[in-house]
Amino acid sequence: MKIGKIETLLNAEIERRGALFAVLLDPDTSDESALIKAGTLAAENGADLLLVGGSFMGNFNLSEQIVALKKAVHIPVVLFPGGASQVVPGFDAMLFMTLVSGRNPNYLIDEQVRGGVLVRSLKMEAIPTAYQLINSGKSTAVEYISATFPVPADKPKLSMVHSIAAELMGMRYVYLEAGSGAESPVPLEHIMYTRKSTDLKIIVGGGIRSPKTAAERVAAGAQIIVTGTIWESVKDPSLLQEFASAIHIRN
Ligand code: 1GP
Repeated sequence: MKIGKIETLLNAEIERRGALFAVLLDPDTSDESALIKAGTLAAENGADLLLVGGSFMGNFNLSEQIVALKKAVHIPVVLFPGGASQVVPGFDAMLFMTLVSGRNPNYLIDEQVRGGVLVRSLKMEAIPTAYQLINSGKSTAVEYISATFPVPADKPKLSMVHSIAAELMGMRYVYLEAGSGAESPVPLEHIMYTRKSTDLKIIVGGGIRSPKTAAERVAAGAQIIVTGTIWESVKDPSLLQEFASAIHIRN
């Protein structure tokens, strides 16, 4: 599958800046103005892209909200779906994900078959992405919902072999995920092993609460850092800017 416009842009920006700063917005909101406010605040203070998605969703207005959000910001708005039911019009692109660290066929092929046909009929750009859950100390929502075991935190070679398989299967991005609100972020070794053994673009998220934690992950090889939970309680433009400058190793 050809590389689309948004993936080309992200790859070029990764090349230019070293790594990118992504802010994850909760899609499950009835408050459109809160979604737009959070997205605008992030975009104006250094975020390079917005991700929207979660493990589950009961929001029938997401599509309209995304159209409104896109009018307000000039950075890519990318769907990060928890399943096929979240594929709705309006996004610039989506992470077309396979939960490769698990052994649940529902997240290895079923959701992809259901969602794929929607993606094609919407002509939505899809970025083929391997999704790996890494154990973060306590059980996370995505672990519970997906009914899969995460990769043990002290077994970085295990995530590496999944990344290698994903690359050989044609995926271009890998998302190393500790889980939303994770106690501990993805350990550095997991990032380093995937960096050493593949050319996949590496997204890292889950439990990243400080610019220092983000910078360490960039130094280990992460190319997109995702933060979500922290912005539910902190609405501080200067902290967003600190994250952005810790992540952008080149200007
Ligand atoms: C969750 O990786 C993302 O899927 C972001 O995690 O909410 O812990 O920042 P946080």
